[in-house]
Amino acid sequence: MTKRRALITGITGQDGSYLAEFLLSQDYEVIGVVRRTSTINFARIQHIQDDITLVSGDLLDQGSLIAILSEYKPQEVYNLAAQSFVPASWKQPVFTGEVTALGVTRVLEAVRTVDPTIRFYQASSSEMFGKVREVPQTETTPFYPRSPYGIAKVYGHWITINYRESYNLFACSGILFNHESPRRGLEFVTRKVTHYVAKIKLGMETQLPLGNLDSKRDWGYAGDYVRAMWLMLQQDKPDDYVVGTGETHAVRELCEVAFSYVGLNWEDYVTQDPRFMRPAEVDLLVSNPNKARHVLGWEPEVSFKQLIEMMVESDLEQLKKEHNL
Ligand code: NAP
Ligand code: F7E
Repeated sequence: MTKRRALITGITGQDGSYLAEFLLSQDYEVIGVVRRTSTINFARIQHIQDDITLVSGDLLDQGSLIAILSEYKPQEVYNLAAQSFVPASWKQPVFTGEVTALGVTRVLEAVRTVDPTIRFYQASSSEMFGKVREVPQTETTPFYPRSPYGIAKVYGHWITINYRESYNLFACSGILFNHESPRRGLEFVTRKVTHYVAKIKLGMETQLPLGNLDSKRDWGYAGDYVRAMWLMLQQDKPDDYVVGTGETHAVRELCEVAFSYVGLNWEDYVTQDPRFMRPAEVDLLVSNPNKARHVLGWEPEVSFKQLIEMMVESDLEQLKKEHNL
């Protein structure tokens, strides 16, 4: 039997690397779209590079997307590519809109023109709920985004639904709450904290400067969340799903768990630095993942504490290796 073929945009990112691993374990042929960079940034996919096919393309370049779909003919497309860092979206709002919003239309247009039977997944975000209208947030909670990133994601979400309704595409949108891992970028708060904790423990840093300690997030493990993406595309009907743990924790709790894992008191090291405050904050996010649980049979397997401890452990190991400790 011929293998199923899936294409991932954003394969070099956190989620792309876990999704590629997961699809390989399901016996898929995996094609990854990578944009041209002057320095190779394949660190997250190095270990599976021989098992996947990497092709050159960009969400800013419509022609490249059409050419890739025409040549590789995937049955499933996972659109994970985005400018995904919220603070950067205030510095580069137009660029963020081009990639994170219009980029979705470019991929959908390529699907529609090359092969409308392709099943499409869009990486939507809990940032769309922003100044939340309801607690917890479900698939029907109204959106109130608070950043150019959140606004771009609202566009991506609705264009996905519109292509489903206009052209009968099998297009799904996963509204994923924050998910983290040892492969998370160093600029996001969980990884920033676990990386600094490891450095402080090893005597390489003395302080951790942070922004808002009061904001609350529904943090889960990225490895669990990529399963939900795949499950959405295996259903009889395309639909949208909220994916999260249903629990919420403040940034200060994250600090408490991470520092206490290495026997330190977070209050001795964390400082508040206005440079990391945002022009408009999302104060509280917490999911109601009942639909994903009942329809997809999806459950998260890693708890908040396990996640943070796994990340501290991984940062300690990595730093020891790098510094021959
Ligand atoms: P990430 O680590 O920042 O990865 C983003 C990926 O997009 C990278 O592979 C990046 O490539 C690629 N990319 C950026 N601009 C591109 C362009 N113009 N053309 C082609 N590729 C481009 O993000 P992530 O955490 O894995 O998240 C995956 C997706 O889920 C994103 O859409 C994000 O917005 C969304 N999301 C994430 C979370 C979360 O908590 N992680 C929650 C909800 C939604 P380079 O390596 O070349 O930069
Ligand atoms: O911030 C606060 C910050 O940057 C979380 C992206 O994957 O998830 C992510 O967006 C919270 C915010 O993630 C620092 O103000 C305090 O309240 O880790 P973050 P995010 O903005 O929630 C959503 C679902 C996505 O879709 C996005 O792509 O932590 N915070 N001090 C800080 N945040 C950072 N980055 N750095 C600090 O020093």
